[in-house]
Amino acid sequence: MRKLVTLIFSTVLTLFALAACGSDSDNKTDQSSMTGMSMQSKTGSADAVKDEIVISGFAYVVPESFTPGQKVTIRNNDSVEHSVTSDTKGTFSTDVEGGETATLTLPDQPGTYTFYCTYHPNMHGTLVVK
Ligand SMILES: [Cu+2]
Repeated sequence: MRKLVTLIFSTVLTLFALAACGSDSDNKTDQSSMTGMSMQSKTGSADAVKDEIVISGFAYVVPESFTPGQKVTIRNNDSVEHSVTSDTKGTFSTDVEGGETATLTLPDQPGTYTFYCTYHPNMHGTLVVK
């Protein structure tokens, strides 16, 4: 019995050592392929979701058009806070923390609205209400 336990123990140790070794090199390949995958899936999900404004890499991904008064989810995939703020002061402005979502209620008036980020004024986007 004791012999069996020793055998199992040493087998487990060997497997553990192998796994530890293996996962070291695996991790590197995993990470690089994960990065590639997550970048792909970001583009994919931005295309798939029609009523979300996605902020990713300090850029807005905006669906083609919205309906008047629509409540739009703003999804911030960056780690820093952004905002969706109308260029025309007071039309709309919503802040969204890094990694969070926020809801923006769009104007009732159809039109083309340009907006920017109050934290990064070089970020610009356009949304169409019709
Ligand atoms: Cu920003």
